Amino acid sequence: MATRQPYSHRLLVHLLILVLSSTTAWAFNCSIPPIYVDIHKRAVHGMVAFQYGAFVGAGTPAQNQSLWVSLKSNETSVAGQDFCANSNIPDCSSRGAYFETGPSTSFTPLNDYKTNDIAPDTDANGSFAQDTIHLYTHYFQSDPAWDNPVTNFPFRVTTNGSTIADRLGLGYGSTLLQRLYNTGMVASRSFSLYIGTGMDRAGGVINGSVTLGGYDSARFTGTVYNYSIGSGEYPFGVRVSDVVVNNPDGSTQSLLDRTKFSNLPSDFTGFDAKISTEQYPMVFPAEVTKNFMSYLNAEPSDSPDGSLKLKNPFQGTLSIVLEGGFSVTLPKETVSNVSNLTPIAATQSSTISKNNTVKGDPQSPFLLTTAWLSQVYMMVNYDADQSGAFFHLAQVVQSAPYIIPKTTCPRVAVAAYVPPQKSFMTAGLVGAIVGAVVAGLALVTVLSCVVLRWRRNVAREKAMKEAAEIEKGIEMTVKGSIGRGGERDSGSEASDEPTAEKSRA
Ligand SMILES: *[C@@H]1O[C@H](CO)[C@@H](O)[C@H](O)[C@H]1NC(C)=O
Ligand SMILES: *[C@@H]1O[C@H](CO)[C@@H](O)[C@H](O)[C@H]1NC(C)=O
Ligand SMILES: *[C@@H]1O[C@H](CO)[C@@H](O)[C@H](O)[C@H]1NC(C)=O
Ligand SMILES: *[C@@H]1O[C@H](CO)[C@@H](O)[C@H](O)[C@H]1NC(C)=O
Ligand SMILES: *[C@@H]1O[C@H](CO)[C@@H](O)[C@H](O)[C@H]1NC(C)=O
Ligand SMILES: *[C@@H]1O[C@H](CO)[C@@H](O)[C@H](O)[C@H]1NC(C)=O
Ligand SMILES: *[C@@H]1O[C@H](CO)[C@@H](O)[C@H](O)[C@H]1NC(C)=O
Ligand SMILES: *[C@@H]1O[C@H](CO)[C@@H](O)[C@H](O)[C@H]1NC(C)=O
Ligand SMILES: CC(=O)N[C@H]1CO[C@H](CO)[C@@H](O)[C@@H]1O
Repeated sequence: MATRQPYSHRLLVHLLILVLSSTTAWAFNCSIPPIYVDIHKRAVHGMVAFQYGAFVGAGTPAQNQSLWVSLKSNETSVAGQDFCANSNIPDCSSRGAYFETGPSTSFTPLNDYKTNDIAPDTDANGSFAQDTIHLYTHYFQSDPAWDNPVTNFPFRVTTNGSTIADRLGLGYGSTLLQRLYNTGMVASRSFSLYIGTGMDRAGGVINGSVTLGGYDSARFTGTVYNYSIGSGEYPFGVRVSDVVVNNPDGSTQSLLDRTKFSNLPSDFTGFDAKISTEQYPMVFPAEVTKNFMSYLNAEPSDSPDGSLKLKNPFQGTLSIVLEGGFSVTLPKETVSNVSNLTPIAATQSSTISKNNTVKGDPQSPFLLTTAWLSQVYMMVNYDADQSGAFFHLAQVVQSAPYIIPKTTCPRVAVAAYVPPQKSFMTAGLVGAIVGAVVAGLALVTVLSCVVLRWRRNVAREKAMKEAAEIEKGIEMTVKGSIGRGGERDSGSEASDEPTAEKSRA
C-alpha cells in the first residue's frame, strides 16, 4: 500500500458526488444503507478472555458484547450475571460476556413479553427485558466505532442454560430485523453473514461480518446461487449432492459413490441438509459419516462438540457439492486440525447399523454448520418478493481488502463488487485512492443516513454542496487510512487493546 502519496481532493470529491448522486437516485426503500457489524474477537464486559462474535453493546452506558449469530433464534439474548453460577458449561467463566442490569439506566424488565421463539427452548432459561442495544459499525482500524442504537429493544437475559447464551437472533421471525425494518433503520428484513474463522474451534484468523439490511459486495465472488427460504427453526434448507475427499496426491473419492461404498442404499443420490450456526461440526447421514470414518480412518473423539477425530493427520481437503452446482472446499486445516479433529460430527455407533437408510436416519436434520459457513457468504432476504423469499450462497472472499456494503432491496439481485480498472489511476495511487473511495463510501453511508433520514428529497445540488462541506472530513479520513489503504478492520478499537483490558481488570 502507498504511504502518504499526494492525491487530489478534487478527484475524491467528484468520486464522492458520483456515489452520492447514484445513492440518492435509488428508489425510496433501497435508499436506507445497511448496518454493517463486524465479527471478531474483542474484550467484552466482565470477561478476561476475548470473545469472538458480532460487536453489540447492551444497556446505557453500553456494556460491550460479542454476540454469536443465530440463524435459528428469533430472539437476541445476553448472559446474565449469574449465568455461569447456574450453568454447567465447561469453562463457562471464560466464555461470553456478562450483562449487568443494575448499572444500566435504560433497563426495564418485561414481565409479560411474548417471545417469538415458538420452539420450546429447553436449553436456556431467562427473563425478558428491554433496553438499548448498540449495533457497532467499524470499517477502519483507525476510526472509532459508529453506534447504531436501538432503544427499548426486547431481549432475553439468560440466567441458566447449556448452550451459547449470547446470541444475535436472526431467525425466520427475528425480532431484531422486524424492529430495524419497522423503524426505517434497514430497507428490508435481510442480512448477510460471513462467520469467519476466528473462533477458537476453527483456529483461524479471518474475521467475519454480519450486514443487516444488506450485504458486503466485496466479500463474495463467482456465481450467486439462489434458494428458497423455508420456515420454522431451520429455514435454510439445501440439498447436498456430493461429499468428495480430495486426496493430497490429486485423486478424489466421493463418499456417496456406491461402487466404492456398498453400504449406501441403491436409491441414494444425496441428502437434504439445513444451514446452522448452532454447532461447529457438520452432521451427515450415518452412512456417509461411516464412509468418511472408514476412508480416512476416523473415530469419535472426546471433543465436547462431538467432532470425529482422525487417527493420522490428513493433508487433503473436503468438498461439499450442493444440487445446482454450488461447491465449497474445506481446507486441510479444517478437515484435520492440529489435534486431528475433523469438521464432521460423530453419529452414535448404534445408528450406524445395516438398516440405517437415509430415510430412517435418526440424526436428521443433517446440518451444514459453522465449519461449512467458514467458506461461504450467505445472503438472506426474508422480504425478497411475492414468489417466495430467497437466500443466496456464494464463495466467500476470505481476505477481502475492502468493505463495500450495499442495500438489499426487494426483487433486486445481489451483485459482487467489480473493482475499478487499474488504468483508471496511476499505479502508485491506486491503493490510496481506492482506500479513499472506500472511506468515502463509509462517509456516504453516514451522510446518507443523515440526508435520507432528515431530508429524503434532497436535491443533487444540495448533495454536492454537502459533499464540498465535508471535504475536510474526507481529507482527514483519507489521511487516517492511507498507509492502511482502507484495509479491512482488524478489530483493535480501544476496547480491544490488552492495555484497555488490563485497566478494566
Ligand atoms: C416501500 O416503501 C413504501 C413507502 O414507504 C411502503 O409503503 C412499502 O411497504 C415499502 N415496501 C417494502 C417492500 O418495503
Ligand atoms: C481479526 O480481528 C482481531 C482482533 O479481534 C485481529 O487481532 C486480527 O488481526 C484480525 N484478523 C485479520 C485477518 O485481520
Ligand atoms: C422463529 O419464528 C418463526 C416464524 O414465526 C417460527 O416459524 C420459528 O419456529 C421460530 N423459531 C424458533 C426457534 O422458535
Ligand atoms: C429451565 O427451567 C425449568 C424449570 O423452570 C427446568 O426444568 C429446566 O431444566 C431449566 N433448563 C435449564 C437449561 O436450566
Ligand atoms: C482443534 O480443535 C480443538 C478442539 O476445539 C481446539 O482446541 C484446537 O485449538 C484446534 N486447533 C486448531 C489449530 O485450530
Ligand atoms: C439468482 O437470481 C438472480 C435474479 O434474482 C439471477 O440473476 C441469477 O442468475 C440467479 N442465479 C442462479 C445461479 O440461477
Ligand atoms: C434398525 O434396526 C434397529 C434394531 O437393530 C431397529 O430398532 C430400528 O427400528 C431399525 N430401523 C429401521 C429404519 O428399520
Ligand atoms: C465499548 O465499545 C465502544 C465502541 O467501540 C467503545 O466506545 C467503548 O469504550 C467500549 N466500552 C468499554 C467499557 O470498553
Ligand atoms: C440454579 C439452576 O436452575 N440450576 C440449574 C441450571 O441448569 C442445570 C441443567 O442444565 C441444572 O442442573 C441446574 O440445577
